[in-house]
Amino acid sequence: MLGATPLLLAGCSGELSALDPAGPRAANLALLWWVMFWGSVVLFALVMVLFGLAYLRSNLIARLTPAQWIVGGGLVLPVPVLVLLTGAALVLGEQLLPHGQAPLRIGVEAQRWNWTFTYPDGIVLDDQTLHIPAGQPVDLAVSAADVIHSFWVPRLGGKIDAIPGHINVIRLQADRPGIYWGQCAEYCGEGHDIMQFRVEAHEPDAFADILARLRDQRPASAQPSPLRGEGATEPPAPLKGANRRSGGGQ
Ligand SMILES: [Cu+2]
Repeated sequence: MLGATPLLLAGCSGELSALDPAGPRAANLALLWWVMFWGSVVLFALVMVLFGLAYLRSNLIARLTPAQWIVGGGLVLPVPVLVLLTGAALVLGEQLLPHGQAPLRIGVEAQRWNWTFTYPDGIVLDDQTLHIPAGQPVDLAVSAADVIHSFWVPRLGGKIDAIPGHINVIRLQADRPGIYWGQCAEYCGEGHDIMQFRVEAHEPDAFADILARLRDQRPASAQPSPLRGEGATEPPAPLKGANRRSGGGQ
């Protein structure tokens, strides 16, 4: 068990790891994951202690009546644990909701097997790259053109369904400039595993410059993004063995 610990912890980092947060919303989710994990560890340990006492026929266990077993095992033990875990989930989950309006709102449309991002002023990018300013919240209005997909940037926030004819809003935030990766998280066909996108977080001034340049280049879908290749990294591991598609879909 202890020997496997380094291997298990190695899975906590990486481009698509929700346990390696790079923003406050992702940090909330990572904290919730650890609260649930350690809550389940504590509950498991308590049950194992009771099991051990019963196995050893301890006097403490032998004195309990069936009614005391039912009340103790069915109420006293699980209720406080479940109340604590549910309370943590409600508080941390509520903080993920997009209260009010973020300074920037970007439209996201999923279509097998690509993502299209629409910025204010009608700038449309379909080169599988989402540009955002670092250090501030951004609202993504997510929809789909064909089937149900799911928009997910594990290191920046939660995931949300992309549903045809319906708009779901999710708020993301990156603490620092950098490149993060997003992935469709709802199986949508044979190209699902390669339905990835980059998120490039920039300093606010640099982001404003990019928007200005994109505005000058419209229609953007006919031209490459000015940042394409800047600080580029390869897509993360889950794409192993699949051919990367850069546009067009279907
Ligand atoms: Cu998919």
